Amino acid sequence: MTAHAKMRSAPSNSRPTPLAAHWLSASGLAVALLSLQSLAAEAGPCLAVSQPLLKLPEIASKNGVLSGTMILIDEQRRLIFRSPGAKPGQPGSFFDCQPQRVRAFISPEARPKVPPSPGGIIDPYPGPVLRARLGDIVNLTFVNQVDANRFGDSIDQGEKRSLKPPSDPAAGCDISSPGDPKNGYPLAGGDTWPDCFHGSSTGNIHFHGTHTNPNSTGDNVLLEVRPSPRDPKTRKPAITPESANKAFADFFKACAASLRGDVLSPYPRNWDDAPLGPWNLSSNPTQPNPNTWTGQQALLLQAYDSRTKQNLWDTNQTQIDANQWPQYYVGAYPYCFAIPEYKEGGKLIMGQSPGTHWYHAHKHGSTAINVSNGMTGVLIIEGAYDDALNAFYGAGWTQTQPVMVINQLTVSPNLLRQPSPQGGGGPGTQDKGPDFTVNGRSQPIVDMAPGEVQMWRIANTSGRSGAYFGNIAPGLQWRRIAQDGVQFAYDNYLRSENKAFLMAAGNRVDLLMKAPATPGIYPVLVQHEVDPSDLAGATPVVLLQVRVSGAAPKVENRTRFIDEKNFPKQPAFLANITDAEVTGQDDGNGGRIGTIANPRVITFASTPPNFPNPPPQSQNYAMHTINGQKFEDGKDTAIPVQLNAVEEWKIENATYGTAGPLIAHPFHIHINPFQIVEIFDPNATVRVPNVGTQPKYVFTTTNDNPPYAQQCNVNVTDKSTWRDCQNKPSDNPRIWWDVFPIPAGAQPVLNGTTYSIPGSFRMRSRFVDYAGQYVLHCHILAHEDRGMMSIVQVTPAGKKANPTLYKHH
Ligand SMILES: [Cu+2]
Repeated sequence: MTAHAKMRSAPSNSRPTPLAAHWLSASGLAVALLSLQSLAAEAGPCLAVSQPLLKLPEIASKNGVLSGTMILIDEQRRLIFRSPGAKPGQPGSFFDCQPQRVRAFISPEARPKVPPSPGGIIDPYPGPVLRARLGDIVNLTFVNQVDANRFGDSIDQGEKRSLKPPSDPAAGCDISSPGDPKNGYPLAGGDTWPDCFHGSSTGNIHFHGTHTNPNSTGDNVLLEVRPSPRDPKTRKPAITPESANKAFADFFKACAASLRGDVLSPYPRNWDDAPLGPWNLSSNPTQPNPNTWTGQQALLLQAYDSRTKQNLWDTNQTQIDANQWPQYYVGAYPYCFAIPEYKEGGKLIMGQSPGTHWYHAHKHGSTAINVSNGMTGVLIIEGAYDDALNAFYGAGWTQTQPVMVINQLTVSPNLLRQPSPQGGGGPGTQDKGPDFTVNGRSQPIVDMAPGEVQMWRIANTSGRSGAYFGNIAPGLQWRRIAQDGVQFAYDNYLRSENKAFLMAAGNRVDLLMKAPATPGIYPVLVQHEVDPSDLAGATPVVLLQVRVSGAAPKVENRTRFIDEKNFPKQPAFLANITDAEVTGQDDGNGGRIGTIANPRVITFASTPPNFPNPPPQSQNYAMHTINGQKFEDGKDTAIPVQLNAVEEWKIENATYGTAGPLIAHPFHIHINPFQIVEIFDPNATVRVPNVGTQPKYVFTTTNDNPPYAQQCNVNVTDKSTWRDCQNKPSDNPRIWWDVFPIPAGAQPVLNGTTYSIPGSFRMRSRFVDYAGQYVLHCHILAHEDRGMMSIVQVTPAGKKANPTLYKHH
């Protein structure tokens, strides 16, 4: 095998020539790429870096409905691999390309189509851009046509679980070393069912950033859709986009009508609701009705169970009996929900924020592999925000601006690679994952006119690494205009000029980027970051390249950052969450539900192998927990919240750098964004004038004053001092987030005693408009898959919470 990452010649014209990425040296012998699924495939040349940024296929809403088909397929795409053990941007490393079978979202309706590369090769690209507007209804047909058999022994073991003895801790888990199980995943890593990688051919879609119905056909990530059955002879899937769209047509009409009548309509509530139901026969209620879609699903699930010795139907039956929406499906699923527009005096307390949101695969056990295969895409929700920008920059301007999907594409998460002698992860375990691609391309080119301002809608859809935009590029100027799909107040926009920022896994940024006046190539550099401590050793890598050429824009405003007068106004529901709001509302029973004085504490923790965890979960291997629990059957204790409560939470990170790496787990919660009111990073440093860099927190056993005014004293025996003493209350508008990294903890040793001081932030959120069961989790998706996820259960006042009946498969 030889490496073929040679640079091709740059586009031949008089324009400036893209960078030669000299650190991607093509010299040297290729090392065996042990992590690859298939060594039989021939290594091939990579698509040259410096391709134009790929224009993504798009589905746009029409007449208030975002309608389309999302097919989950598997196909060979040419992925880029860095040599095992090499770090992002490491000098002397090189990459190679090889066709790999990946799972991907495609849509037959999306335009323009992605042209194949020379030789008919498919290079990777994300799912279609979904473009909707506030007030629209989403009607998406999801069809799962993955061929589970294509993923062999190593990737999708779920259906084979019953073939193994129940005592086998690996039963049902993905296997990286079938011939020698003791030396591969999951045994060497110590993972056990169900908190291991598994079930990668099961699909669903999470609409990340949406404020909508988390139940039934809404943003429901507890759904699991198995692939369509296939004809035994032709291998053709029985459930097709055509058959699914036909089956859902009446339902989509009924659902849209229901949501137009009541934006908070819970329809469909259960499998009895027509036209999808009723699922059973009135003459014989235990028998599925073969003439309804839910009845057909019951029959498909029963057939599936008898073939695979699974108990999916039993779980559905239990959930149906409890009057809940069941979780398992076969072949297809109809997503229908509102993108709720806030109206003064209307029913909604909050409404959706217009901005750059995204969607991705979210099946517990396979989120990491599916997202890293490329099952991600952008969901743009337009509103008055876009109207204001277009009034300044020109009609339709926002719809012409670049959409950038960052991902770390791979077919094998860390732990599925060859094991290290110590057990657990394979080569490259601590390298923060594969190099970033943008729209499936390495270091693509964005063309800009001299002095032009563009709006870049960037989503970091990586399942692992943050992209730290530090010193982006000399000559370029930028301002952030929205974070996580929520527009900035003017002050924050102004303050962000040319300032460094981190896009953790899951974050989005709308960036106004201004090109220099001088033609040339300006690389945009980022560093891979899972924890701020990584930055010291993280070589900046080229994320993309700005090519400035041609004439300056004719529209003069297109060379300017939008000014205060024209800046999009934030809707009222984005005002700061005040102390008064979290001080406490009446709980209806003579008590208060306020949390300001007593924030709810949610603790994330990664513990290395041999770390004694709180009983009863003593483990001899690494594990990832929330409040000491993994997300698994019988342990999925829901976090209860009353509907429309406004709460303050303290999100802690009890992960320490003592035996493993420091990890700032990116906290993500569905359905409602939040505001940060304090960050406590016990590993932080401060600049002290005339002294230099000092630790911000001085650990003592007393309540002394620290040596310098910039520092805080932390009494390791007094939890009330475990905070940022410099944090001043402020009325400045705060930024809204839906993913925020929790600072890792510190373990100072004082007088021979080790103290564990978790990092933390305090956040406030309005749990408004939508009740139901949804999740919070770490957005390092391998952590989520292995247990770092929890159910949040929002229940209206005076109502009893539904039991959590979620099962793992
Ligand atoms: Cu994590």
